[in-house]
Amino acid sequence: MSQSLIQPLARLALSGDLARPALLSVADLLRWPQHRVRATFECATSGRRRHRFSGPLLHDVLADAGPGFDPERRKDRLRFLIAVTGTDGHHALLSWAEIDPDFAHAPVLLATRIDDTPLDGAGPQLVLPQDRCGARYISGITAIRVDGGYRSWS
Ligand SMILES: Nc1nc2c(c(=O)[nH]1)N[C@H]1C(S)=C(S)[C@@H](COP(=O)(O)O)O[C@H]1N2
Ligand SMILES: [Mo]
Repeated sequence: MSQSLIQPLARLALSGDLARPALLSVADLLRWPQHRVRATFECATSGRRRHRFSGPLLHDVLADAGPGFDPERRKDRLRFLIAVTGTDGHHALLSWAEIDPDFAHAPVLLATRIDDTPLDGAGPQLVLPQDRCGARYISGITAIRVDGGYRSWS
């Protein structure tokens, strides 16, 4: 019996300032163009790790969910945060500008596969080839929240 028949399918909730919030399985993430990357990162406790990942660009998936900014106004995007949470509560932030092609354009993936293992049961994993440390490679992602409500304190 294949693993997908005995393991429940993981789901990822996209929420926040989005016109089209969504609940996505790893199979749904195969609808976007899949990118492949070999990534190396360092873990403070287990040392250097190297993996092969494939999956859609986080930017492609979030852009299709309709983030609440005017796409013609680049400055409007700079206050948007992206909060990513894993099954175990591990939680980290990206800025929209980090993955936006008009700004840092980091090739961040929502991996559907790690090495030769599909992530249908475990849930997608964040892949940030620009990060030296592995701490933001969040596995088992259950929620991604886009938040455009950030304002300056001054
Ligand atoms: N959900 C979740 N993802 C996580 C972590 C975690 O504690 N929870 N730890 C991170 C850290 S600190 C590292 S170094 C990498 C380790 O990935 P590896 O087990 O594939 O080497 O996973 C990251 N992803
Ligand atoms: Mo780590």
